[in-house]
Amino acid sequence: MTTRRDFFQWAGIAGGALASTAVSRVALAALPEAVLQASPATARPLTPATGRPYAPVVTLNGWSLPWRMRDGVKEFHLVAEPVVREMAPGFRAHLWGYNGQSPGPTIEVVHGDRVRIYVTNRLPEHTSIHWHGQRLPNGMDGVTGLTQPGIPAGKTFMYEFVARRPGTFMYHPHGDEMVQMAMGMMGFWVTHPREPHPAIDTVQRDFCFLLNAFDIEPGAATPRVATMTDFNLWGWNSRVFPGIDTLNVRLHDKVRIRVGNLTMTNHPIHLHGHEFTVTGTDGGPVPRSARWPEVSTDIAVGQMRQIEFVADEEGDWALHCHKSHHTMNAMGHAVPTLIGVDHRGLARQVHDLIPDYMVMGERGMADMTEMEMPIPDNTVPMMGGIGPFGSVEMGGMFSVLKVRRGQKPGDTTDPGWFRHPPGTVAHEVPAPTPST
Ligand SMILES: [Cu+2]
Repeated sequence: MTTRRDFFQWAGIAGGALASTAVSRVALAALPEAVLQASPATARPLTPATGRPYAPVVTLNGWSLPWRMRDGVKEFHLVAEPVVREMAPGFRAHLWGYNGQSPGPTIEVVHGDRVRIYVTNRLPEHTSIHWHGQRLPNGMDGVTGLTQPGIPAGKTFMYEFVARRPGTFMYHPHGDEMVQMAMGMMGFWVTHPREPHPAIDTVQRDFCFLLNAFDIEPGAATPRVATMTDFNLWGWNSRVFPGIDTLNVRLHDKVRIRVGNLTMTNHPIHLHGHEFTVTGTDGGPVPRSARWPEVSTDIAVGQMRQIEFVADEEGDWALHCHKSHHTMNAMGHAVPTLIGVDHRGLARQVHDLIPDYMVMGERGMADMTEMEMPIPDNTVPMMGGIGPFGSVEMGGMFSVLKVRRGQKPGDTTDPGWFRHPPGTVAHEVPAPTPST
């Protein structure tokens, strides 16, 4: 817990980075309350009670950080700290994050807002926060050693800048980055337009999430932090399917989905049933003349993409990373290909030695979804998630866009599975088995 005394101490030591009048004025005020979140559920959008009005975003399995207005400045308080994150029902990971969760809360401001962010460090080592994509004074850029000293354990630093352009941004540490991002430290930032903007449409639904990856051994709870390529949990906002909430919209809603990538590889995000355009990046709104229709968009490491479409097809539409290994959970990559191998004789022999031995994979790997395989405690199934027609055979970076005629405006709750009109579901037809 950072005390008022600690804060004064810091202000005295590092005050040179800021105008001294600003420091003394701020130091006299108590820090804004550090709001914590215990639940991994998707919070209701945070409608602004103070400051300029805006249409809030929905952070998938996350929340937006409340602020206080002080002398016209929007003040937030982030706390970097170890957290326990439920990544899927039955699976809790020991991560690092902000204000009780990984990722940290979404920060929502309005173009032109002066923003002051207090960052208290409750980690066992120093940290800093880089405000990815922002135009700001160099000394507020958050790069440890380059633009500021690291925030020591137990100390609070203050960042202050004006949100100079509207768009989709993120924040993450820029100190011991490899470890701190592998442990889950990251958060979303949205700067809403102050007035109608020629390249920013009004939307009825606005979702956001960060792509992230962890290497957590089945049965363990803490990520291995030195992993570079062999991750086994591919997540959205530190959740893996079936732990990722669905995106619930009303038929004919204009929908925006904002995605940022803080993993070590690219992710082609694919939407079923609709075409979208990329309307913005962390570089800002994309001019209308530069947009084209897509159904997948590749999001490279360190990039953000904001896509938009009209949800004009009712149903349950898959939204997922198109790299098939990223829609699996907790899988080692040393799995031999056994398709077409008849190893029943071998299995019998092994079974004599190891009674629990199971043969897997000779007909593909779909069996593994439903098999009653013994898995260690605190492990998410390899391919989890049951849909209305059985196993969805996906995990990791997968969710569902639910488009419903009956969804109320603004209602973000899950309407349940789609009821398909009679005769509109693929089905078996009587046909002779073709001879080979
Ligand atoms: Cu991917």
